[in-house]
Amino acid sequence: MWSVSSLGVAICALVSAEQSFSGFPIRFANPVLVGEPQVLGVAQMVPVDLDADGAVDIVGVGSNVLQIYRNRGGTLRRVHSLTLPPGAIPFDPQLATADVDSNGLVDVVAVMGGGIHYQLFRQQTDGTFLREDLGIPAEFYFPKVALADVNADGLADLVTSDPLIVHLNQGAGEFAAIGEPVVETFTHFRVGQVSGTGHPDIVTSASGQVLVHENQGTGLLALSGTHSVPILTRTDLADFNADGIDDLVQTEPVPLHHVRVSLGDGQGGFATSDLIDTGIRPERTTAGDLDNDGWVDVIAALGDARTVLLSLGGGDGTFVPGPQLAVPLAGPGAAVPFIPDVDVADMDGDGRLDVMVATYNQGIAIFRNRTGVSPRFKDNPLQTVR
Ligand SMILES: [Ca+2]
Ligand SMILES: [Ca+2]
Ligand SMILES: [Ca+2]
Ligand SMILES: [Ca+2]
Repeated sequence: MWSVSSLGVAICALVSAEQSFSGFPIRFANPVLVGEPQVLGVAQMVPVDLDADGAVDIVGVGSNVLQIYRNRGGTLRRVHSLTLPPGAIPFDPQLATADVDSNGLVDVVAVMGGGIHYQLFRQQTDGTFLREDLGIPAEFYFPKVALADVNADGLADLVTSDPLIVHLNQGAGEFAAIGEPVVETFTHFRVGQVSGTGHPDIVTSASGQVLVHENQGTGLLALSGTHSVPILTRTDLADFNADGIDDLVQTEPVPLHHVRVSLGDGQGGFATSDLIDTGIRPERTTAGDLDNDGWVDVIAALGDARTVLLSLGGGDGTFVPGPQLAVPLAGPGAAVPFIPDVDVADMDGDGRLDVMVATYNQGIAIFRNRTGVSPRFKDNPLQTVR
């Protein structure tokens, strides 16, 4: 059933064609656009099932706006848009999601709005969100945040910077800092399993190096490894060879134009296994098994904000760089490329990971994964209402 939308005609036209690639096993429908095309729109997004109904929703954050898109039967609808006074707005808003108060509803922590503090948005039973300023100042250009259970008590804890500090969840989404702050210059961090201890560790990255802060099991950190990298990179973690240890995937911008993949050895060390040539500046990466062959693939949003490079993993840390999805940008402001965000999730529940791109000023483009589906087979596309 088509959604009632002024976009209806445009959506019909878009989904009539696919983006398929000669010699490549993966295929995607032309995307649908979700959200208002606007300046200062969504700069980062997280696909997450907010209300445990089995359908993946989207949380988006811009410089001073938080947007919630609910997925109802494959239709994404923006149900919540919370705008803070702009004031000083961070260059690179960050967000993380988890149920911090154990009420079965996913909450959101974001760095946005005037004052550059970490904001907790607690999801209420009616699906709205209540904002609470956590009073933790954030670094202006590259604020960072993660939510992860660092001490195995079943509660999502908070990691912030700069400096790097772990805040333990006291049980109801109240947080208390532990340990000595890690004073170190870095531009990004990620939480993952890199030391093989079974506890989530923290990996920081800066120009020239990646540092591993091993979690002692209590959330207290100890520096356990360093890995040299050529230039400023943005780091993500994923397990590309299925050994239970997270590996690095990093963007290397001008002048290298690489996505670098390095396999973790479980001791805090990494060895480069592949360099994916992206041609133009890679901005953001994510990872997921696009073709359901059991090996995690790499998805990179490129700096022109118009293309997404898909590279299929071979299970050994090497990749076959492949097709580029074309992001539809049109209308006023479309010619101004901005750092896009990219993520994957099965938005329509067909068992295939779909790709989504936050284009910043043109809303979120969702590419439905059609890999393995006969082109003759017609079924309803993912539909949207603004
Ligand atoms: Ca909650
Ligand atoms: Ca691995
Ligand atoms: Ca794969
Ligand atoms: Ca899907």
